[in-house]
Amino acid sequence: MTTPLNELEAQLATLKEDATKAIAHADTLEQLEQLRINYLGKKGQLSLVLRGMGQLSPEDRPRIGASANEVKEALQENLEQKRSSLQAAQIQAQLEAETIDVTMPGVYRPQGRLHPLNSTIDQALDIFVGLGYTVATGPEMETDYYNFEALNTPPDHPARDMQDTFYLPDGNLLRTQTSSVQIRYMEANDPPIRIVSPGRVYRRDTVDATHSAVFHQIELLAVDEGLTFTHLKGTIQVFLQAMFGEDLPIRFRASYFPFTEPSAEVDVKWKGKWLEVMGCGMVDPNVLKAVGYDPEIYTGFAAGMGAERFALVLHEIDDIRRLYSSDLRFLRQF
Ligand code: 2NM
Repeated sequence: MTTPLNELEAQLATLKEDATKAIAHADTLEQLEQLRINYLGKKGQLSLVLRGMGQLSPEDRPRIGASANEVKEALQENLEQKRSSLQAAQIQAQLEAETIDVTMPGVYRPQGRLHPLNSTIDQALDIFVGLGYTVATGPEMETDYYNFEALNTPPDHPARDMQDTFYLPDGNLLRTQTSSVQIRYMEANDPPIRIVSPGRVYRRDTVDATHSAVFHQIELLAVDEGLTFTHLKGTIQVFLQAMFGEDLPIRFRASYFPFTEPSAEVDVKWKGKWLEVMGCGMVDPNVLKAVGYDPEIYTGFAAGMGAERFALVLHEIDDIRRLYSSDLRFLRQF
């Protein structure tokens, strides 16, 4: 005959068996958690069975209580074991999915490099910075004042000719030299001055292998008390030998620029031939006056060179237009 005690014992045994099977068959951690709630949760099946304890005699209650605890502990143990094995399987699957084949070829990343014109300019600037010069830059669109007038270039000078300069409709112009930057710098700073000004300049030249309407200059300016032509020659010699090589023969030829007096052109002997590489001179007192310096106290020297010229010579390039063509077959050589 079935007593309430037997009945409850049987229910507990069935519950334990069902739950054990279900736990064994769980495939995911989510399913497992659902089973825990179903069987062991507050409103779960075990709680449901225990509600039947009310029908038991007081002496039977502890027996069922003990059995229920045993079932609960056994199921908790099962759940815990299953949880760790599912977790291990999940981690294993993730590791396998994320495996990196270190023997696979890498993705090709094309590497850029400096344009030969830029590396030439950088090389020149590095030398001057090493000599204590500061790099100064300024606008490419200029006024007549900064490009010509402050540089002692009279209105009837050929450089001011419409044929040579790009004038803009508003009366401004595209700078023909970076000296305009140096005027601006001198206006804003007191001596002593040591600056080097690289930048793009514009001239209405006919384009050929050695000329371009847009090119780059590097200009040098030093202003101080007691600067002489000897300081200029020494500075230029140190620069050119750093650029071209230690035993480079150099010569200075008398020349003329509106903004320097005296003025000179500088040649270097390169592969057996004399090659003109820059112009230079002592800054004309009128230029110093224009920026408010007293030429009785200060003297200055200046020099200007075409960056393309240096790039062509140093890299043995035969045509200036190659520097502007963006032809990768050409550029990859440098
Ligand atoms: C040159 C040649 C000679 C020059 C002059 C100045 C300034 F601003 F001080 F007057 N800057 N650069 C200069 C002098 C430029 O280029 C061939």
